[in-house]
Amino acid sequence: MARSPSGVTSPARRAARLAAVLAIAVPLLAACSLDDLPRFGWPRGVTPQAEKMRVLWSSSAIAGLVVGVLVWGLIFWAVLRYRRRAGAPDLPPQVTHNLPIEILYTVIPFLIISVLFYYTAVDESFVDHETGKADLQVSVVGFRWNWKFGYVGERDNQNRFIETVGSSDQIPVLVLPVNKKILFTETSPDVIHSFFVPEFLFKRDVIPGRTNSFEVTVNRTGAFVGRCAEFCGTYHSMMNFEMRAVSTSDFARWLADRRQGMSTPDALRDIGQAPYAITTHPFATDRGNLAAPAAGSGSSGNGGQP
Ligand SMILES: [Cu+2]
Repeated sequence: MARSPSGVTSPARRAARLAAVLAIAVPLLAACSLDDLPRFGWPRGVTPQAEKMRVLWSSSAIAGLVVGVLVWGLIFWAVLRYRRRAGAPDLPPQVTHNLPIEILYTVIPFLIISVLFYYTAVDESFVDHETGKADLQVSVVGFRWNWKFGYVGERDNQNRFIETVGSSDQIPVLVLPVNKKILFTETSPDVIHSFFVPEFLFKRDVIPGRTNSFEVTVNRTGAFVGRCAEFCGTYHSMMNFEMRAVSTSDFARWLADRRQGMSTPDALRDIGQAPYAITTHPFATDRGNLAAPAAGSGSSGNGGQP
């Protein structure tokens, strides 16, 4: 079965080889565009920056799988091909110092790392790039344990800063326009937090004593949950916010309403949006509520929610 007496590869072996190649190639070829590549758990991004990182992630994971399949294949091939056969001596012929092979397995990983490093560096500078010509600047203050978002340079009719602050009973909704360059500047008055919108496929630390920044363009309307991604104390896990991306005209109207002194929920209502967060909800911060459910009230506790 393995090899015909003449040393020619048997049809069965050729078929097995072809099947192995097809098993790798077909799923890859079936994904005819970059958008169709498997996401391996990553959410669909809503910024060009996210899309760039997603393609890097998908292609690196696929490259890793191809290398993995090759290595596993070689391992199993060696195990089977060079297994001990009946009547064989205890030890096979011993060899050492195969210089070509040693050079090969030094050079190949170096090449792989160079390619990964190159694309990572290119994409990282794309993601970190700030044009200096943002259409909107949003100041982000992460504090224990909530968020404050300010629209830089904007004040209402009573000369107050236009900002949205979260509280223990209201999730802060960060209203943003789509298709505009938005510069975020982040600061913290207490400990390190991290601004994270999963659909940005990106998070950036919010650090006391310094200002971090990044720029993105949101290209899809919708409500997206945002979280603190740096453990910052007791209520870290409850430090959620919502990003509400709306059309540019809706945003202009929302901002005009805010300039007239309207609250964030009222101005959202005015543009036909849900006034409060719909992707997350305030958590009960009263630890007295966290008692276990009484016997017979069902097996699943509700985390102290009313
Ligand atoms: Cu935090």
